[in-house]
Amino acid sequence: SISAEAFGQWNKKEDFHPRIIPKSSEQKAKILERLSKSFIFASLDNKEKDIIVDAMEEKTFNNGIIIIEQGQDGNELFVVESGKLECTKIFKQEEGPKFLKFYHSGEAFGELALLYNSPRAATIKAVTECKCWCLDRGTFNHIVKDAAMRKRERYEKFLDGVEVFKSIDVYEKMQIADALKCVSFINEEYVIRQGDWGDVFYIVEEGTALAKKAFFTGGPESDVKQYGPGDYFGELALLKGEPRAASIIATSQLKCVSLNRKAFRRMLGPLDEILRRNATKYTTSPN
Ligand code: 1OR
Repeated sequence: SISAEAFGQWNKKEDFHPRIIPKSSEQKAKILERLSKSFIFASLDNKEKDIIVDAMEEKTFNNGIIIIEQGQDGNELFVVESGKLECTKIFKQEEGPKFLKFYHSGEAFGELALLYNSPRAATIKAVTECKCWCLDRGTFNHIVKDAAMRKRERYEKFLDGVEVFKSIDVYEKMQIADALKCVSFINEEYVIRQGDWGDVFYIVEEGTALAKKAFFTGGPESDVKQYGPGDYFGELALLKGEPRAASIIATSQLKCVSLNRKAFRRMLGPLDEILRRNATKYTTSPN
């Protein structure tokens, strides 16, 4: 029931004694900046971010130190302040570790063990001297975990059905889920205006929309494309750094998820080629 749930929430908050590690205001500002780049913290409000900042502990690792070892238990999440780290994973014992990716400043790792109470899924090693901010499981559970899990569960199925994300692995899809924001429009509302500078990419979750384009300034607008659930738009301005090439207008109540330029850029690695290939279709078939 609602009251039991409310009591549960209240009870949880009562039990929680946030870890506070004293820091200079300079250090706090630095951590806040790092948090703003990391998707898993994206939907936190300022008060929640301050709690995270207080709980963070600075640790330095020498080149060659293994910070996380695949298969071990883990109780911390790390945000890179400086240096470079290497992530590897053993898929088959007989094949040895495979390189997955490097981590640089502003990126977070070690979230999976905390989100899913699972052993470490990969190994992370410092390949230069590194400074990291470490967040304890208790603070993570109380401030980040519930919201992040809800978001991941909510968008997992939806993202699976989005054609453009087909070739992206689950791990990256879940990071996209962390970064998504929900936006709604009423029928006939403009989502995008041709000629504006925009920095948001949209995927339709529910409803329909229409792209209209004027082929010369002040000229008449023609309908050029229709959108339904799973379709995306707004990527061209982000790929090309140009003004919006068409207007997008809701043709029903419209619900979209959006990624801002920063998140889009970070995701561009895996998506870039697909989006660019698809973008050539606009010029080869202008309806
Ligand atoms: P963790 O707590 O399991 C190891 O500790 C960390 O490596 C993990 O959290 C992630 O932060 C990070 N699969 C699993 N873990 C990964 C991956 C990954 N990449 C980074 N980590 N994949 C790589 C996708 C580019 C999927 C491989 C199939």
